[in-house]
Amino acid sequence: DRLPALLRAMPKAELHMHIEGSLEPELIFALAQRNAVSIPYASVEDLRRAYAFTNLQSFLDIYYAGASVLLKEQDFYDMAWAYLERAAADNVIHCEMFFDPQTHTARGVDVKVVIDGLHRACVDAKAKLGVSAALILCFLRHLSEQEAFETLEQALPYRDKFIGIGLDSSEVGHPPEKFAKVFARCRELGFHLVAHAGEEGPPAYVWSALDVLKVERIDHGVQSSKDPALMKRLAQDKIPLTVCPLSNLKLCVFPDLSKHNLGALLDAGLVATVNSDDPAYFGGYMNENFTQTFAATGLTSQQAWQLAANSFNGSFIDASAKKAYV
Ligand code: ES4
Ligand code: ZN
Repeated sequence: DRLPALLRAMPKAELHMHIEGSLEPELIFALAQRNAVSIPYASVEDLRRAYAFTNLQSFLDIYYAGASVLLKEQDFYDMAWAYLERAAADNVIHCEMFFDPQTHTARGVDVKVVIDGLHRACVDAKAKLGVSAALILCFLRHLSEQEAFETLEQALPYRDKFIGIGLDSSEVGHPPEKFAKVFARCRELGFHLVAHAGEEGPPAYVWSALDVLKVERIDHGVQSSKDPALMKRLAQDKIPLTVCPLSNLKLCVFPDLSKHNLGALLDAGLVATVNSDDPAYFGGYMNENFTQTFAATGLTSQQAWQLAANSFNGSFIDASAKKAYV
C-alpha cells in the first residue's frame, strides 16, 4: 500500500496549529530550568502521563500550565523553530500559526517579546527551511471582549508581523457574537479573520462566526454536519474548515478515528483540510494526522490530493502564488 508514502511525501499547508501546543515536554522542562520557573510535574514522563484528556477544558488546563515556562524572546523563537523544523520534515511548505498573547501578557510578558520571537523564527524558516510561515493572533474567548480590545491595542505596533485574527480557548458558553465589536474593528484594520467554531459547540456558533464575525475560515467546524442548511452554506461559499482529526480523537469529539466525519465533509463538497492543532499534546504532527486518519477511515488517494489542494486554496497566501501549488 503506497498511500501512506503519498500522504507523507505530498507538499501540504498547515492552517490550524497553536504554536504553544507544539511545546514538547522535553522543551517545557528545558525552558523551566533555563528560566527558573517551577512546574507542578516531577519529570517529562510525569507530565506526559497527565495528557489523558476527556474534553477541551481538561486539555486547556494543562496547555496553559505548559506555556508558563515561556518568558524571553528566545523562548518563543526556540519553540517556533522546533515546530517549523518538524513541520518541514512532514513536507509542510506553508504554515499559518496561531498564538495566544493573553496567555503570556497575563504573566507579565510583553506582547513585543512574544511576537518578535515567533516572527524571527518565521523569517528563518523561509531562509533556512524553505517553509513560508505566518502568524495569526488569537483572542481567548473565555476572557472578555474588553480584554480582547486591549490585546489588539498592545499588538498593533507590530501589525506587520501577523496576518490575521482568530478566536480560541473554551468554546461552549462563549459564542462568537461575544466578540462582534472587536472582530468588526479587526476587519476594518484589514486582517484576515478566522474563529474556532463547532469543535464542541453547536452549529449555531458556526453560523454566528460566519454571519456576525464574518470569518473567512472555520477552525474545526466538524459539528456542522448536524445542520444540512449550514453544510450547504459552507459548500456554496467555499468556506474552508480546518479539521484536526487527532485533536478530535484525543478530546473525545469522536469516539474513534473510524467515526470521524472528514470523509462526509469532503463528500458534501466542503473545502476541508487536515491539521495538527496542538501536536505535542495530541500525539502527532501533520503526517501522523494524515496517515492515521486515512488508515482508520479508508479515504482514497484522490481525497489525499483534494486535501492537499484544499490546504493551499484555503490558505492566506496570495492568489497568484496559490496557482503554483494547486
Ligand atoms: C485549542 Cl483544540 C483547541 N480548541 C480551542 N482552543 C485551543 N487552544 C489551543 N488548542
Ligand atoms: Zn485549535
